[in-house]
Amino acid sequence: MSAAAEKVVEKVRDAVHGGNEIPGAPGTQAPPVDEPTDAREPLPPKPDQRGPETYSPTGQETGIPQEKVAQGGERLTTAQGARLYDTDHSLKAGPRGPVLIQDHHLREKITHFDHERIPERVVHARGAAAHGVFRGYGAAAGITKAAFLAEGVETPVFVRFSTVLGSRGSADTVRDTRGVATKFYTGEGVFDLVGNNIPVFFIQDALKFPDVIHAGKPHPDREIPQAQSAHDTFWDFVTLHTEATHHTLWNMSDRGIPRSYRMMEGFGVHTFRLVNAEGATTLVKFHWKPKLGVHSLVWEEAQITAGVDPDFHRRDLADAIEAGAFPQWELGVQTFPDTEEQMFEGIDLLDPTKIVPEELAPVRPIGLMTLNANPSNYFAETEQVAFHVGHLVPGIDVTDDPLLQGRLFSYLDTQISRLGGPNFGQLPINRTHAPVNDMLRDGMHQTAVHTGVAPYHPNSLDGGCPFLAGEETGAYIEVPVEVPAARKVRDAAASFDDHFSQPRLFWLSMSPTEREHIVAAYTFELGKCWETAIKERALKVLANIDPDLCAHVAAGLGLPAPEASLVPAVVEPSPALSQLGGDWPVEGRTIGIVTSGADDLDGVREVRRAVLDAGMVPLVIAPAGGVLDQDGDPVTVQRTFTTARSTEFDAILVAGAPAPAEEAYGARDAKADDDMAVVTAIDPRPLLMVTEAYRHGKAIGAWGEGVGALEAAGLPEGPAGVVFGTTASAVLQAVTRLLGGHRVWGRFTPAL
Ligand code: HDD
Repeated sequence: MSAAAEKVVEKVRDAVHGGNEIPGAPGTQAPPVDEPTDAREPLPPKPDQRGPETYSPTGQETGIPQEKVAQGGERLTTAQGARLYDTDHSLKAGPRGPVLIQDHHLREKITHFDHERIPERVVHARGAAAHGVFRGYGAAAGITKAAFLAEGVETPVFVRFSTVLGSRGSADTVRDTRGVATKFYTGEGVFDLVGNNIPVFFIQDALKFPDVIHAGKPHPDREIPQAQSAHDTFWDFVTLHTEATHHTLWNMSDRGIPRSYRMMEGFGVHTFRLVNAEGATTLVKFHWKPKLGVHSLVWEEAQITAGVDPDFHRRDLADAIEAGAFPQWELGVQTFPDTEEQMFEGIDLLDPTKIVPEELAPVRPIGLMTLNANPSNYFAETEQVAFHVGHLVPGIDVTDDPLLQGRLFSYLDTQISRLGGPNFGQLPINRTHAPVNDMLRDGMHQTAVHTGVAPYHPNSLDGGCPFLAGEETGAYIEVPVEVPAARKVRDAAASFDDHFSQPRLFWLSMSPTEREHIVAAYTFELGKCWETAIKERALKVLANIDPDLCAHVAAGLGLPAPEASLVPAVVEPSPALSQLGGDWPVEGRTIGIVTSGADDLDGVREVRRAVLDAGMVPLVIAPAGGVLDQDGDPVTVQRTFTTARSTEFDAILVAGAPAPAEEAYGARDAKADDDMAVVTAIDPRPLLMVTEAYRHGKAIGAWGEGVGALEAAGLPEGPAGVVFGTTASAVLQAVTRLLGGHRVWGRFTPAL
């Protein structure tokens, strides 16, 4: 290196590391000028280094924690604290006169209201969140120095779950990918793990992200369909960019319609690089494994729920937490040696459209997350939380995955328009729990009152503070990986061209029932496309995954099945990808108990108690609301035949169901009455409930009068998962056993 070049390198090194402050860093030299090295006197902490303030910036103690200032006192005031005597009438010239412009309260109230909305997220707009705690097992201590992963360390977390395509007000149960974004408030700074419930992504390069999202969002002319991928532009994109085939196949599988946020896996998707205290590195993929297992809705259930309860997942999460059924996930890692080529068993670790099957690299649990508190305010917390894949802590670093690299730019950028400026990190939900001592100043919505005169480094005026940290003092130091010499190109590695071997692996790993669901999903979504050319192109893509899949979808679309254009890859199925099989905890499951109100109330009480004792949620369904009270021991009714729909329940127990009430249907002519009597002996609403539940593979049980009701519904004992018993508790026991498998899978007879 020439002397001039050496000088430049030295200057850069000094600027980055602040002279010799990284002990042992090669070639570090004393700074060229006489910089202060010790604080003359400790500076007081700046206001943005603490949690929400309890005093006003003038130093006046208010005694009220800042976050509680809104509605914290007894009297209504203006934003400036002046007490108000009326908030319903504008100030007018007489009771019937014109409104006076001097009415500050009117202007302040309306102006604030006019600005209550902020732009929704450009993707993942619809979400629900919860607070919780993460406890490290210490199992990752050998591969990362991240302090929050050490044994027994507890770290507060905030998790936001979301759908990708829909607007803020869209339905929860649409077919879509789900976001799983976790903010760890560690002692070393915030770590955000911003993942999805699907371990691969649509595209391999962030440059295509606006394109895939434009294709998935509603059509720009009519702005329809909302929160759907079943339309031309989506299928046009994913069939022209066949790298999307793998992710799309997961979307069309049951993973696209989760039963609950509590029953989803989460994936960091990209490969990350961990570094331990000795500087040794390991490549990893992060996984969240739900304690309740991974479960899904069936498609008809998802569609009905989108209409009858669009907030289904949001409600489910909040209700479970409020009831004390705290959802839990284990964080796990798949580990791979950090080799130069960054491949594992022939799989490119930098390609975000590829998984590494768990059979090849097992997921090792490294900690447990428990969500135990609902947000107090949706806007302040769930809406304003700002995640960023670049929020990292020492011990965790990124890789050169081109999708991840683009994300590192996007997440910071988007918050500036969404949250109105660069100070979103000061919002209570985004504040780190580590001390902050930055040199960022001013900007929109600055809430810190910085002291000191020298927000630059080095300085000699603010006692030299802030000083830089080094390795020993907890600095975040990027792993100094070698970047091989290369030409600048707009290109990708040849391994990125393999778009079909892993979709085939996924398809072959599915059980027959899951395959049938996939066929039905493709047939539905492509059936919603207008352009035949898009359907035909989609069939060509499916033929390259599997001819059987292609043939079944083609039959459903009424189109000829094309031949595959590629030789099918020889792949080993991964049983870990199937959701079927297994026996899971039933905590938090919802059991509907149907009663006519006149039948075995003792049994209803008994079964209600037993459901609660098993950690599940009993909901009593009766013809009308209120309290059932035949003998002084009341039973509260949570749902009526009008408000209940089968989709809300994981299983249904029937104590009895009455004949239809005359008044429920209004006046009918005699002929209609006769017809009704012939069709059914019981009220058609519980009848619909049990037949629908049956179709959706749910366990159904009955005792006493309920047996007759089920028989009237055409569900005599015998078909899989229909249980009759003499006592309520015996029936519940049998139904609970079935619930452990999520659904009565034997009821489905797949043709595949
Ligand atoms: Fe993204 C939000 C997950 C690729 C750009 N993304 C967002 C959220 C999740 C993900 C869960 C919601 C966070 C929240 O709840 O606030 N995104 C992913 C995953 C990806 C991914 C798992 C691929 C592996 N994203 C991706 C790319 C880009 C973005 C390639 C851009 C180049 N994502 C954004 C964004 C969002 C976002 C525009 C919208 C709101 C936000 O960031 O805060 O910046």
